[in-house]
Amino acid sequence: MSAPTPERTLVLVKPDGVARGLVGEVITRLERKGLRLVAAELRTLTAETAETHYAEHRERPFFGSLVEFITSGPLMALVVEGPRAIEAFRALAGATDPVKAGPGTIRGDFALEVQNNIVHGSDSPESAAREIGLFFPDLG
Ligand code: IDP
Repeated sequence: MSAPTPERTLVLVKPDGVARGLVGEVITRLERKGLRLVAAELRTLTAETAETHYAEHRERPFFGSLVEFITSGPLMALVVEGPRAIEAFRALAGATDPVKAGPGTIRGDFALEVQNNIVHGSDSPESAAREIGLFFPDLG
């Protein structure tokens, strides 16, 4: 059997997760799953980078609040690799609304509010390529 094709995804431990000391917890969970860290950087986003990252939500009523939240302090940006990494990390993260996210998922275990939901994970190969390019242009 041939080895599965590795895939990359962008994971963010959002400012709420960093402030609550959950960076290690998130990394532990994704590493235990078998995903591998390719890049990591603690940084505070500018409004411009945040607006580009969340451009698909520009017309949503929560957009301004989301940009304010995601720029409110340092976040941990990670590039993570593994077979079906995009789907695998989104399963670890759980549903967008932490109250609906199952127990055992990151959002299900650690959050209550839809905006402040600890982590981001790219939702498609196209988004992953765009987001990795935005955060880590050198990775190409
Ligand atoms: P995802 O992060 O699970 O992919 P998206 O629908 O792409 O979910 O939303 C991006 C982010 O925007 C969410 O993770 C959350 O932080 C925020 N968000 C989504 N829906 C709402 C909402 O109804 N109110 C406030 N914030 C929201």
